[in-house]
Amino acid sequence: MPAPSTAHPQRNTIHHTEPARRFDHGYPLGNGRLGAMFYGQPGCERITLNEDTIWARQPGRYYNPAARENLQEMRRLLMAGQPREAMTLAEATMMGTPNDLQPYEVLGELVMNTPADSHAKPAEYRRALDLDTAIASCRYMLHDTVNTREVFASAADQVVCVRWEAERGGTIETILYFARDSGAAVTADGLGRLTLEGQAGKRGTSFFSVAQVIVEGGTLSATSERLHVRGASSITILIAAATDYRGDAPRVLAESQLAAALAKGYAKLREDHIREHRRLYHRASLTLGQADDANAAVPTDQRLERLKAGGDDPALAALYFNFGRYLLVSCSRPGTLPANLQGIWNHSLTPPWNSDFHTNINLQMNYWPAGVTNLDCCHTPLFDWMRDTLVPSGRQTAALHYGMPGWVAHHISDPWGFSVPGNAATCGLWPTGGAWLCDHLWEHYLFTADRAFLEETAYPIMREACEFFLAFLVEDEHGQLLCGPSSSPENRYFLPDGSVGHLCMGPTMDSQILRELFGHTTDAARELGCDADLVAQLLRASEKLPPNQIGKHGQIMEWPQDYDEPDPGHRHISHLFGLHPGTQISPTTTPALAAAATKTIERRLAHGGGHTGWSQAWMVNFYARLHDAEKSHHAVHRLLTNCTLPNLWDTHPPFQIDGNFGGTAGIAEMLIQSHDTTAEGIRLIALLPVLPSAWPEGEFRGLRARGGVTVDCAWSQGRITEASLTADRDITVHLVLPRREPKPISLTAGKRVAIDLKSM
Ligand code: FUC
Repeated sequence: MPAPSTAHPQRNTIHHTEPARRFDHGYPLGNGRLGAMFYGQPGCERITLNEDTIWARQPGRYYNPAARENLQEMRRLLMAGQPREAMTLAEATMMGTPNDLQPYEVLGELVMNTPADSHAKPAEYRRALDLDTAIASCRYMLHDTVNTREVFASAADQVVCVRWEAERGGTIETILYFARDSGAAVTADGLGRLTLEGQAGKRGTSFFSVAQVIVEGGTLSATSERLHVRGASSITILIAAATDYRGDAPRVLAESQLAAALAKGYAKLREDHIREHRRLYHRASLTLGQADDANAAVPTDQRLERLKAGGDDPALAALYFNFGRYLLVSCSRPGTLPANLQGIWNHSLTPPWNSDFHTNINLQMNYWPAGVTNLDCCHTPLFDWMRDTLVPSGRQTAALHYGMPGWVAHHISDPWGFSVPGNAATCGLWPTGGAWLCDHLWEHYLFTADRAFLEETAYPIMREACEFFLAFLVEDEHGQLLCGPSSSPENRYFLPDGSVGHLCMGPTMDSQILRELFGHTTDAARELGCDADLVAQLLRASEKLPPNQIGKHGQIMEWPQDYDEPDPGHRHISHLFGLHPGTQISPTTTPALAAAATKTIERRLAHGGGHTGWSQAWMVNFYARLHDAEKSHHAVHRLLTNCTLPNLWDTHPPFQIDGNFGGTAGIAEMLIQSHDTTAEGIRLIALLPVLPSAWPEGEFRGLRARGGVTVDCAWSQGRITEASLTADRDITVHLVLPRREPKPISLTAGKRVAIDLKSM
C-alpha cells in the first residue's frame, strides 16, 4: 500500500493511537455527495455510509390558508404588547401544514466482522486522517500480521473505496455485509457483490447501493446477505450509491458508476482521487508556529488535552483551520446538496434536529469560510439549491401563506425547499431566513467578481426577496418599517408585567438583515444598470428600517424595546448580525455601536453564553471584527478546548458541523479582512488585522480577499516578512498593514505583486 503523504504533517494529519469507538470520534471522508466514516476497529470494522440526498419526506400542502387571514390581527396584537395572545393565534393559524420536516437518513453500514479478532488486542496501533490526500487509514499488528486499511471517497469516480491488506504473509478472514436498522433490503452473491436497497421514511427518496468485494489470494463464499472471505492477502471494496432525488434510476446509476470504477482499478482510482482532492485542498494553506512543530507527533486527542491543561499549540489551530477546509471540500462540491447540520455525515435514522438545513445561523455558518479560503466552487451547492428548490417553494409560501409577491423562507428547510414557518412558532415564525441566505449570493459575487453569476443567479433571487419584504414590512406610528410577526431567533424577553414573549415586531436582527439585503440589491442593480425604480424604493425603505439602538446595559438592543431577557447568556447573538457577517457595526466607522457590541458579547459570556460550538465560533468572528486579537484568540482556544471532539469535529453538543466552519472562517478573519471599503468604494484589504501574541510565526497562502484578490503572507516575531497579491482582474485596492495607514495598490489581472514592505 503506498505510504500516505508525510508532507507538512503538522498541518495535515489528525491521528490517534486507539480505534474510534463512537461515530463522532471517527474520521469523515466525502466527495460532497457520498460520505464515509472510518473507525479503524480491528475486530469489527463498520464503515458508516451516507449519500446526501437520502431524506425522508412528508407530502402536504405546506402553506396555511389561515395565515394570510390572521396576519393583520397578529400584528395588531404584537403592536399592542400582547405577545402571549399573538402566540396562541400563531400556533393556531400561522404555522405550516405540516409544520415539521423529515430527517436526513444514513445510507447504511458496510460491516467487516472478524469475530475471532474482536477481543484480541492489537499492537502498534495507529490510525490517521491525512487531510492532504483525503485518505483515512489504520495500521496494527495482530497475530504476527501487520494489517493496514485505508478508505477514501472519490470525487473523480463517485465511489467509496476500501482496502485492507495483511502484510508479511498474513491472511485475512472476515464476514462482510451491508446493514441498516430499517427501511432497506440487503443481498450478497457469490461474485462478491453486496447490495442495499430501500427508501428513506415512507415517502422519501429511494436509494440503491452496490459494493464489489475483490479478494486477492483467498476464497469467497456467500449466503443470501453475507460474504465470507478466508485466507486473503488483501480485500478491496468499491461502493457506489445513488437515489432518485434528481429523477435518476438509482440502480442503473449506481451500477454504471461501479462498473466504471472497476474498469479503472484501485491504483488509478486512488491516484485520481488524490489529484482531484488536492486541486481544491491546495488552493490555500496555513501554518502557525514553527514549521518543525514537535506537537505534530502527539496524537490529536492528546494535543487537545494538553491545550486544556494550559499547553501552547498554535499549530493545532492551523490544523483545525485546514480540517475546516478539508470538511468543506468533502461535503459540498458542485452538483451536490448544501452541507446540512452534520455536513453529510450521519449514522442515524433520527439525527438531532433532523440534520436539516437550519437557516437562522447554521446553514449560513457552514459557508462562511468558502470565499476567504478560496473554495468558491464549494459554495455553489447552496446557490443551486436556493435557485432550484428554495426560491420556487418560497414563492408559493409568499403567495399562498402571506398573500405577497416575491419569495420567503423561514428557519428550517430540506432538499425540497421547505419554506413555511416550521416547528413551533417560538422559533419557526421568523421570515428572514431566506433574506439572510441572499447575503451569500452577494458575498460570492464579491469574492469572485463573477458578473454572469450576479446577473443570472444572484440578482434575480435578491430582487424577488426584496419584493416580498417591500410588501411585507409594515409602518408603525413612528413611520418605521417593521418586519413581523417575527422573533429574535429562539430568544425570549420579559414584558413589564414579568410575563415572557417570543414573538415581536421588528427584531433588531431582521432590520439588520434587511438593511444588508436592500443595500446589496441596490449595489447589484446599479452594477447591472437596471431597475432604477426598485432601487429608489429600496433606498426609501432602508431609511425607514429601525436603527441599531443602544440599551440600558450599554448593549445593542435585541428588540425595539429595551427588554430584559430570561436567558441573558442565550446561544444566539442575533442582534450582532450587523457586526458579523453583516457590515453595519465597525470599530472604525461606528465606534459607539462597536463598543455596545463588545458589551453585548461580554454580557452574553458573563451569563454562560458561547456554550454551543457554533455560538463559540461566532465569538471568534465577532472579536476579529472588533479588532480584539487576544479575545479572538481566547475564543479559538475555548472552541478547541470546550467544543471540539477528539477527531476535531465541532460539538454543540452533539456533533454539529457549523462550528468547524465558523471557527475556520474566524481564524481567517483574524489573518485577513476585506469587508470594508473606503467612502469612495475602494476595497480595503487588511493583512494580519487581528494577530494574537500566541501566533508570532506563521504563513498563509491562497487566502482570498473580496474584489477577487488572492493573498499570500508570511510573518515572524509578529511582523510581516513577505506579502503578495494577485488579482483576477485589474483593480485598485487599499492595502492595510498592521499599524500603518492604508495605501493604494493597483493590481493587473493575473500578475502577482510582491509588496515592498519598506515602502509601506
Ligand atoms: C438552532 C440552534 C440550536 C441548534 C439548532 C440546530 O436552532 O438554536 O442550538 O444549533 O439550530
